[in-house]
Amino acid sequence: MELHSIIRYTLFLAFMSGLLLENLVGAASYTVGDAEGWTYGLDYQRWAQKYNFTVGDALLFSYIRGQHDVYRVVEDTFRSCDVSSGVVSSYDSGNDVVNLTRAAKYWFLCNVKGHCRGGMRFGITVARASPSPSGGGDGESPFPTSPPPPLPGNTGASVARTTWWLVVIGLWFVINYLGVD
Ligand SMILES: *[C@@H]1O[C@H](CO)[C@@H](O)[C@H](O)[C@H]1NC(C)=O
Ligand SMILES: *[C@@H]1O[C@H](CO)[C@@H](O)[C@H](O)[C@H]1NC(C)=O
Ligand SMILES: [Cu+2]
Repeated sequence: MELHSIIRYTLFLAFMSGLLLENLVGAASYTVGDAEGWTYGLDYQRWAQKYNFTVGDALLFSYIRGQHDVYRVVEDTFRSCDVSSGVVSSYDSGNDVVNLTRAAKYWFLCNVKGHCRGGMRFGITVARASPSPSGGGDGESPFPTSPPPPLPGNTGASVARTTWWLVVIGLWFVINYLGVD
């Protein structure tokens, strides 16, 4: 093999392993309701079923401040829509990020009158971020077998990944446009 092909081949491998890495450790951020955001009239349980959530992912609740709010609650409260008990946390900024930091079930609702019963509530199961999920069992245990890396690590991983891609893309340009023959 001449040098050119060897370098190209190496880059290809780097690219593919980058994709693999991305899939293994990539944390995603989901906008609840997608483009429509957090609003009255959507079926959020149905929205939630479109995705598989993993530890490290985040939910973004986007809405006009004052028109809705976000309560993270326990299951009973989710079912009753009565927030007089069972509230874990609540948000009302209109741009609320909820980090899914544990392998557990998360329940959310909007506490504006009528909205919870009107569909502004959903529950999700957040799975461990393990690269090799062992079978279909969902992580019911409140104690993840391996605690997820703390958030600062997340940021570090994201920076590392960005650098990785920049290097790969940069090399690709060098090979293709400056010609290494
Ligand atoms: C979620 O996970 C299930 C089971 O592993 C899989 O069949 C399904 O395609 C996944 N859905 C998405 C949107 O990734
Ligand atoms: C969620 O994570 C982001 C970074 O990943 C962080 O900036 C933010 O403060 C976290 N939010 C909460 C409520 O912990
Ligand atoms: Cu609402």
